Amino acid sequence: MTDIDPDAYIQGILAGNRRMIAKTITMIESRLVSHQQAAFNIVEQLLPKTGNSIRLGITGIPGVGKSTFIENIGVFLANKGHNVAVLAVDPSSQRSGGSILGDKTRMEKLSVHKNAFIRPSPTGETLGGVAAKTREIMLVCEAAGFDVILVETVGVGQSETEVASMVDFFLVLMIAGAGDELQGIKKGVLELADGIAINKADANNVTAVEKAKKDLEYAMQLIRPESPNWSTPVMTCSSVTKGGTRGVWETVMAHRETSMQSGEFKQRRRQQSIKWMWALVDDGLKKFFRENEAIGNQIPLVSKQVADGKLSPSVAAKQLLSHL
Ligand SMILES: Nc1nc2c(ncn2[C@@H]2O[C@H](COP(=O)(O)OP(=O)(O)OP(=O)(O)O)[C@@H](O)[C@H]2O)c(=O)[nH]1
Ligand SMILES: [Mg+2]
Repeated sequence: MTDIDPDAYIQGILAGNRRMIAKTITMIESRLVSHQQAAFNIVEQLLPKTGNSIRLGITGIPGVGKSTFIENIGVFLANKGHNVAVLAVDPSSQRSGGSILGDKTRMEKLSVHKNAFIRPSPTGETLGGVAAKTREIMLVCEAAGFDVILVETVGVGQSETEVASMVDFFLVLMIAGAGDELQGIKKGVLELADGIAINKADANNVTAVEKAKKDLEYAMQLIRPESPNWSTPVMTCSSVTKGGTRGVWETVMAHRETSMQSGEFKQRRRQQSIKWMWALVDDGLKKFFRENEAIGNQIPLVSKQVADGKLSPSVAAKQLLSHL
């Protein structure tokens, strides 16, 4: 990939060529600066052809049924003629060997569907890095004609915030009786939700799900809605009976319609782009800072002085920053 002809990639991607899509994504994920730069160049030129998809983020604690849900809704949409790309943000995948989407058996039908494309989480040192790569991959998929992008993220840590800030609709999957704290009420995940679906509403679980739905509806009243035009609905669904999938999708479409009419759709995407730019600036600054030789030389000594209480953290920070 030393001699990369961007035009060949761009034409290939625009024509929906899977091999070109995959090769570009590999460059985005590469640690080689030359590959990353080539990929950025390609994505930059693809930009006018991006943005036309429905971006849906899905989160929930491990085992809630995210992958099975994505298989279910993905097949439903692909059968309707949508082109569906499934991406993931899983900062733990490097260590765990890839939990999210690693298990393709959960997406048995979707993974072989001609209208679907499934890509596991990129790896990276930081969550920010992983999320940034997923954003670029999303743009490539959009340019390639995928009109529905599903982004799965595991509901632990900060990855929900990252995914919420790259999608149009953020869906939180829950299960009945798992304990509210566990599922993120206290972590503020529900504040990010555009919709909540209580999953596994099947067999002898139905009564518990109905109770959980009532509890959650009550809890959601205490959270101030972000938009005056939308209050986060609590839905129920099951990947076993396949009940609720259509309802979830209709809710996503209703939200889209409402937010487009109010102008919030455009506004949200604009804010997301600005936020993304600043996240990249922050990352770049930190990298630049750490790689600066004069600063790097001082860090061990200054850190020791701070740890020993000989230098205050604020004076130390000022001292280090003065080298910029
Ligand atoms: N009864 C029932 N079981 C379900 C449903 N959806 C998923 N499951 C089961 O729940 C288990 C976990 O499902 P996954 O789809 O792997 O869950 P996940 O949220 O993707 O899990 P991680 O990727 O590990 O975070 C599997 O055994 C599924 O078969 C459902 O609607 N009803
Ligand atoms: Mg999964």
